[in-house]
Amino acid sequence: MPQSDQSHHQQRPVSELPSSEASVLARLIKQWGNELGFAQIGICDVDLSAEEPKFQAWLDKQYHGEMAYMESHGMMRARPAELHTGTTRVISARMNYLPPQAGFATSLKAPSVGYISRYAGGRDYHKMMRNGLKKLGQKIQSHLQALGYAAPNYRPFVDSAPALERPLANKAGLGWTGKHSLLLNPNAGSWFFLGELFIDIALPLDIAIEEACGSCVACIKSCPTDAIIEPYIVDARRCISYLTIELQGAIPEEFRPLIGNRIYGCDDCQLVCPVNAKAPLTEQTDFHTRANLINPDLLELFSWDEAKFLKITEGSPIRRLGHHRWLRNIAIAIGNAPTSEPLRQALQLKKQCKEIDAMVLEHIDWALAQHQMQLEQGQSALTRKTQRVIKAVEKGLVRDA
Ligand code: B12
Ligand code: SF4
Ligand code: SF4
Repeated sequence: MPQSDQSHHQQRPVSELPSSEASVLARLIKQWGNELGFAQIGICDVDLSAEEPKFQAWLDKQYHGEMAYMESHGMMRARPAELHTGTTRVISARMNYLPPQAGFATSLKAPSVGYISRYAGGRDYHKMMRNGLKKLGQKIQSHLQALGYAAPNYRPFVDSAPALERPLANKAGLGWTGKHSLLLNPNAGSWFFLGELFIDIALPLDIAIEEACGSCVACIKSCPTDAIIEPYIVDARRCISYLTIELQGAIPEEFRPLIGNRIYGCDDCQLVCPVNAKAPLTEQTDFHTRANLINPDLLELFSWDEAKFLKITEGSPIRRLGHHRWLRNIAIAIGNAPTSEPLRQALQLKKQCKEIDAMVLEHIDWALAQHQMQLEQGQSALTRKTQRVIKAVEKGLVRDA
């Protein structure tokens, strides 16, 4: 028998790990997680059967819109062991992303500026978090092998995998589901990403945190497009995040005036949430907003050709949008800005540009029509809801870092 096979033979399967060793390992996993930059790690089992009917109801109502990937894997999303065979535990991790000087109110207030969701101003989180989770898996493996156990079967996932990440994180004790449907941590608010390591070791389970929104309904009342149609349920088709990031084609006209200057995602439901008053800033400099995306001037952004767009957004989640949809979103924001000669000229000029397609052209025409209407009926102003969100931020309800 070759040497390697022989040594393999001597290793015990991880299923034989005694619970005392599993408890020690769980503590170490949390410590390693923190060392790798995660704000918190929790552990849950793979039973999401209670979520299945709620998830199915959401799909049945077509709330996922064009996001075909939400239904293409069926109930696998609620069954981690089907996604990665052998999984018995999910190690759920969260990583804070709130950048310093987020300046929410400043950019929402300035209609000539494009508002970019604060999760997206820095480096794309997917790869970064997946690498961190992979390293966590390797540490677990080394630890177990040093104790004479075989390698565990593990796999990291972040966001794009067909898994219900929030219910998992909830079970793992990382937070409760807020009425905006995001995960909220009592000490850290909601400005964090989620990721998981699926694994086959019987680690001790953490305890879920009880829902604590109480009678608050601030997020529901402040959503610019009424996308939170009832507590805990978001109709993605109405959500600005979906409209500006996920939707491929034209943005339905009814939503365009409500989008304001939000050109990539939306943070409003988190901006009015009182739990975010305690939210810490990210420790990851990679998530800091890039200089050219801090209060970016709409005209400047609109002037980028495709090459410039691709260059500037390299390594950023914004790149996935593509140049056409970038222009589509900016055209809407320009259409919502108080009319001015430079804005009207920029729109006219872009119409002549070879790079634009029929979809973008239609949005530019819409923006021009908005400006024409303003010339006839008076200048546009921020919607009442946006004014309220700005006031809430300025009052210090959330940390306007
Ligand atoms: C699809 C998706 C979207 C869609 C749909 C959003 C949605 N609410 O489903 C769109 C494009 C709109 C979106 C927007 C955003 N997203 Co998103 N999105 C996802 C994704 C890929 C899947 C979410 C999902 O499974 N939705 C399906 C529905 C059915 O799930 P659900 O909302 O959790 O539904 C549960 C509740 O409705 C619950 N429920 C039903 N009835 C009741 C009743 C009670 C009492 C309770 C407690 C619960 C409950 O049961 C359902 C099933 O479990 C996840 C990543 C992932 N793989 O999980 C990221 C994710 C949820 N998104 C994230 C983020 C950051 C955002 C944005 C903030 C981005 C932005 N700034 O623009 C916005 C926020 C909008 C919002 N309020 O939700 C983060 C959230 C982190 C956190 N702290 O929770 C995630 C986890 C990505 C990540 N890896 O970090 N997103
Ligand atoms: S992200 Fe914006 S549009 Fe979407 S639910 Fe929250 S407030 Fe509404
Ligand atoms: S704004 Fe209020 S209701 Fe909405 S998630 Fe925060 S605490 Fe819950």
